Amino acid sequence: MGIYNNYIDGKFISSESKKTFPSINPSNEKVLGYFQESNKKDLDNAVKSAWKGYKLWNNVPAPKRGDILLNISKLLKENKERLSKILTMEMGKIISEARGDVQEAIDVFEYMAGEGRRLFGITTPSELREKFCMTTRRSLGICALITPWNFPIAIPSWKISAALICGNSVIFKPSSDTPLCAYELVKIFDEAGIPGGVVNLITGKGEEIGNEIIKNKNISAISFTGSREVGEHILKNSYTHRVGLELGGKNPIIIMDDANLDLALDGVIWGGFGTTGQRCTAASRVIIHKNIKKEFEDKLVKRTKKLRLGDGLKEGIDVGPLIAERAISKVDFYVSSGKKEGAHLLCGGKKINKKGFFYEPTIFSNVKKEMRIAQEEIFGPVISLINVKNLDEAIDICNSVEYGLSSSIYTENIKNAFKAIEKIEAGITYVNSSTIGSEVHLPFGGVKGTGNGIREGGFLGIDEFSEIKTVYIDYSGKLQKAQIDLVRIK
Ligand code: UN1
Repeated sequence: MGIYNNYIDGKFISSESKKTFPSINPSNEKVLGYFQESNKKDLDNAVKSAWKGYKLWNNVPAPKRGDILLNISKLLKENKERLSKILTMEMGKIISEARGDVQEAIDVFEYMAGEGRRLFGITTPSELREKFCMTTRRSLGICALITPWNFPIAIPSWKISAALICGNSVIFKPSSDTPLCAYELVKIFDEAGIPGGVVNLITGKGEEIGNEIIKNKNISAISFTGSREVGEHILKNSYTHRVGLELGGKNPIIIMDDANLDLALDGVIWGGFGTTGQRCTAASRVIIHKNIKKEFEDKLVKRTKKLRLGDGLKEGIDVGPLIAERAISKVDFYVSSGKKEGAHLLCGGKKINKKGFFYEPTIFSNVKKEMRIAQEEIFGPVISLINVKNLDEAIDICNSVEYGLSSSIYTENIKNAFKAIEKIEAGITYVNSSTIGSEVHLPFGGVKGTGNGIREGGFLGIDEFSEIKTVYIDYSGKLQKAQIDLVRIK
């Protein structure tokens, strides 16, 4: 079984701790490899290396940085099938979805490569004559990126591509559930010509290495995607104030009585059970107009019972395993909580008794908005169905949770669609499509407890990793005082 190293200063090296941890295939519980259990010393080395990398990289013209990002995109494309298989083996999502995960990385590196020739600032007129006003972007320094296991290639790529194009260096701390994907990604960076020190990979426990990251005074920015508890801990305790957070979701789909029900059905199955419900954008609440409740529930249960669970590498599988045993316990906890609070279990509700962390796709009906299954993020294959009499009530229910990432409405009525767009408290609203499926050239992020206002991806993605400088150039040759020297028209 292979032992995989950290990547510091352009070299693959082992941890000072001399300890490793395994990464496990959630479909069969077999060990895929052993990874470095890094400690403070490793982080200090990574910071030293990242500082050296920063000095070099920040001096490379942005379009040239873009050339290397484009190389990364090309290499990812060449390695797409190989990486997708590794991703399925390590994270569990079915192979077609794993290909999507890798494709998202290919796309975002290509997009951010182009950003090297934009990185726009603004110019705007001055209130005084012979004075010029503009903004430019500056890099931040060393960015620590702490990334989740559910999109183990795509999410690190959103963050790394944006951090790099802005001229920063990176310390990449991936989830301990998917270190192999991280390692393979970094190997591609190395091959693509990223200079030593610019990207550094350290694997290890969040409680240890993550806590060292947040205390470190040389790290200028932290970007984290993961659970709300950890996000709040980082926000409260980190030395740098520049923290970007993408936390959970409790994403609703509204289905109106004028909706195309078959289309909505596809959207609910995909949003609720795609990636085994392990997406921040998963559709975990389905808010159904009472007139179509019975018809929709029947169709949904019939379709759900046909879903095939299994190893995502095999043909014909619809739903892969959960990430780990702890995820089974969490889903089980919410299933019992739903039953106790009086929701009606329509199907599923059990783990599968075989090797691997498989759980039946589960649906509860007659869910009330205050129940825990309607309020808290489960991150598993559980859908809560809630009935409403009209759109206003549906929107109230959408907004009754602490999260606000994604949302969706199925309706053939344009008035309903626009009302939902206006009133739903969320960073993303889809019309006649599920809660998942963001594209890399558009901003991704949420409101309320989902984060702290940042957006990743797209043209706003670079804001997280750059600082704006405002520049005034006075070429009048005299002292001109803004707000005091009022320019006379004649
Ligand atoms: C996540 O849910 O954690 O829109 C990220 C989507 C993907 C990204 C999801 N493009 O579902």
